[in-house]
Amino acid sequence: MSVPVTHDDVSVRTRAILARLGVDADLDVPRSHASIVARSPITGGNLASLRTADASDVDAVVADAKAAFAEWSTVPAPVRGGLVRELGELLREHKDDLGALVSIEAGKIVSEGLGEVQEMIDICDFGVGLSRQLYGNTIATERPGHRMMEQWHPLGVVGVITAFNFPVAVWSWNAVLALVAGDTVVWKPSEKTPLTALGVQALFERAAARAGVNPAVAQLIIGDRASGQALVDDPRVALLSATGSTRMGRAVAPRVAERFGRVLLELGGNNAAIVTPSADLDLTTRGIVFSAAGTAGQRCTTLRRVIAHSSIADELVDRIARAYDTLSIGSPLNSDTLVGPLIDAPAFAGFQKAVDAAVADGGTVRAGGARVDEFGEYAYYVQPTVITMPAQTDIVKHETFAPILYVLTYDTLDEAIALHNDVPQGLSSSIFTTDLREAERFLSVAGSDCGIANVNIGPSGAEIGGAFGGEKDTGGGRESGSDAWKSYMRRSTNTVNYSNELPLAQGVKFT
Ligand code: UN1
Repeated sequence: MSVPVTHDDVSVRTRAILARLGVDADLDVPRSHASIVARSPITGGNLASLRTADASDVDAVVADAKAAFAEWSTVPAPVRGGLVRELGELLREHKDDLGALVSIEAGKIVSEGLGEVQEMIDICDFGVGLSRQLYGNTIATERPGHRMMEQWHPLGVVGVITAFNFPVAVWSWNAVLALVAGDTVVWKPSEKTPLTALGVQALFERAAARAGVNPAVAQLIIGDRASGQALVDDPRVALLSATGSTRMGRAVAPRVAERFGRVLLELGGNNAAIVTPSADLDLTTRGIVFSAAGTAGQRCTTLRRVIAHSSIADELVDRIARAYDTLSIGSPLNSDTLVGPLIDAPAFAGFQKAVDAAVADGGTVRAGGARVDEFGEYAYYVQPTVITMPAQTDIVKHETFAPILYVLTYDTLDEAIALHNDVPQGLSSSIFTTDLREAERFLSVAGSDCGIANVNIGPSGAEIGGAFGGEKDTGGGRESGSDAWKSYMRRSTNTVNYSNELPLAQGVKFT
């Protein structure tokens, strides 16, 4: 166990970081229904009290973003890339501070806080290159003397709603692509992580000043549910990109669809690893432990289910349980900690409920299962938990945002793939095998039904270069790399007649 840190230490450090990042918001507004209280899950103590945006604030911010779009959308894309380059430079300079703030507010261990900022830097680099590669196709036409092509134009205002668990990187995947695409951005972060959002916004505004760009191209709303709702319903918001629970996505999607807006949804996951008899169990155990216990089980890509061949399941569970015994649980600010706290009391209640439900369903707790309570009444640290299950019951099909790993067994690969896909979510997945046929089968159409499918690595920790997102209840959106930028632009198909004739398509005659 690592040494607990005091709330005063955390508080003083937070204020110093915010000052260095250039945050000038009032951090001590009087506490009332109109304030959002920032807290640290490390101790459960409060860090700041911030003014909550009201409906007229949201209206004004969206109006500014819409007005800024008129100019920003006409700036050449490679010049837009210059803004993203400045942002990337500032993130490099302030990586340690922003990473520490992520640790303080989201509870991530030091290297994961830094890793999240690294994702931001990486997507900035990607965005700079992308700003010269917003390619459209030239298409063969059926008419002589004609040329057909497509262009990608900026879309408009992009609303970005983010979750507590990736409080800074998810904004950057969206904002960087949107800005390069010529869109403007309005960000509504989780109420649980307002300070990291203020830190990012302060750096963004500095980047805009350095690049000589109107800072209204990317704005922030510190608000509650009502602010998110206002973005969802605002017809000026052309694309609403929302990361969070499936429940949230189910509420958001029809409302945006009703006004013919676009959505990009990145919702829950229930990610599994199939472990076959040929798997390298050393590597597999390491892959499983990072994916399942890392970030205290609070990634949407966290490994939640292992589907192990019955011939190796016992040995695998023993290895995982032994590895779990060695994981140091404690303050994420201590560099030797591997497992930090859950975000808050409801997250802990969810953990307890899931462990109880799994046991009631016939599960056996093979590691963990309990709270670690020496960090104070309001800090919710739990032991990473492994539960062997007799079947894939309802609780296993449900995403509980906590470090609980359910283990199921199988005898044939068909059975394993059927179990794998028999959950509502479809984000990330993996197979551990050294058998080429099994690996390829898992990656094929007859294998994993997820947006991400990996071989011999766990489901979490995706790089920014690939498209990120998943199917079914995960919402279908793709963010970050590959051609995810297309979601942030509108396609215009253009046909040009450079002849003196007017031949009609499909051979139609009209004379
Ligand atoms: C999330 O948990 O919302 O693949 C995003 C990963 C990270 C992103 C997770 N790059 O685990």
